[in-house]
Amino acid sequence: MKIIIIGGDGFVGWPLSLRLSNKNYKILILDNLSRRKIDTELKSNSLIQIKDINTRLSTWKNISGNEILFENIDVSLEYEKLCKIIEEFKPDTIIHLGEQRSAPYSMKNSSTKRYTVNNNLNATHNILCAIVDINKDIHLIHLGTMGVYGYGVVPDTIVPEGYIDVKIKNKYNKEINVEILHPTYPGSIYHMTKSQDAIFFQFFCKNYNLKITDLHQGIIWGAYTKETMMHNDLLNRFDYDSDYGTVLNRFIIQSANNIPLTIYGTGFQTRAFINIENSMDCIEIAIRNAPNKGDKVKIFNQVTETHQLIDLANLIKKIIPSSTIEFIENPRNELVENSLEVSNNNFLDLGLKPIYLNEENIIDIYNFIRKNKNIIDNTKILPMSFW
Ligand code: USQ
Repeated sequence: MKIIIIGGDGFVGWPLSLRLSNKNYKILILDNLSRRKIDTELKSNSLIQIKDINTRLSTWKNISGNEILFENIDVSLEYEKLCKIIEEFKPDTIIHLGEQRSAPYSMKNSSTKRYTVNNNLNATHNILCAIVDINKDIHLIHLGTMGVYGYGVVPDTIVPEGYIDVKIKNKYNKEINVEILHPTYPGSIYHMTKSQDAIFFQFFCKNYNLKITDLHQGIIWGAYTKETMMHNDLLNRFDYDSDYGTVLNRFIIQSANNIPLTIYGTGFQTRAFINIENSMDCIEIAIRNAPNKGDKVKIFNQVTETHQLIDLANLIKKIIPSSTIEFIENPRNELVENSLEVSNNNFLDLGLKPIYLNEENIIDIYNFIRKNKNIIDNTKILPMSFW
């Protein structure tokens, strides 16, 4: 099976490319290396030094015998080139990870807002148009986010997988049952683009009978996968700065550097989480379970558990007793406290084996990143984006 991975040089895309290539899928990465350029723009760095894309690819070929192809292209801007590539490669599946994925970055200023909207929405729309123009049988898998649902917006409910049943009164005052997309409550421009993506998918699916899977993923934790550990040249990036670092990975690196764990606000926010290996497992499952033509968009919640942030910080403190906690005025406009329960039955029913957060896993990440702790730039820890 041939797969195009758009955004295959990024935090999810790179380990995914390795995983799928290792399973003998023929992989073509499309990427404009924008994540590396944003590092330069923000003067930030990944805690794990990553190799340039050509070194990554040649090392992978040497050790696995499998070739991953690569094209440097901005799919949000270069439509003709995108079409030519798809026509020539003839993929069965396109996995779309080619979006600016940081909420804080998307909220910095009007320039980063506009970049996020232009990049994310045009990328998604261009890919959909190309599939319509070239081959409507291509299965499109998109990495969305839990943030489209808001977090526990309707108390005491379990967030369903994409759709809800509502009753609408018709003009004769009779209630009609209707299934609709779950309303969106995005908390940042970034999350708003993913909400808009869902509407693109609904429209293109209905109008052109495309086969589309949208994965609403929670916050990833973890530093490596089996494949990225096969050689130093294959290591994945590990972000710790306040724009791109995500909460649990940040807490662990803060602990390793004797920096207080930065809880924003009360710490009573609850979020959904998934381990990075499980993220790969889910996407593999989605590849094998494409919707049929004419089906509605398949929506999976790509999460395995939910946690309150304060509990995560306390867990780390329990495991690494030298850790300290600092409550910082919340730089984000978000609920002070929320509960969150999420359905993930679609993936469980298809065989996902969840990797849950536990002491052993945290110590494992801690030991892995500790070796690099000296390169951390302490000026990148506190929030740099406010809304
Ligand atoms: N937070 C802290 N301290 C920190 C960093 C964050 O308390 O040092 C809090 C934030 O205020 C927020 C929560 O932790 O309440 C999560 O923040 P985050 O930066 O870990 O995650 P978020 O901005 O929501 O975005 C990340 C990824 C994004 C993905 C999303 C999944 O960057 O690409 O879509 O997680 S989800 O959050 O489920 O929508």
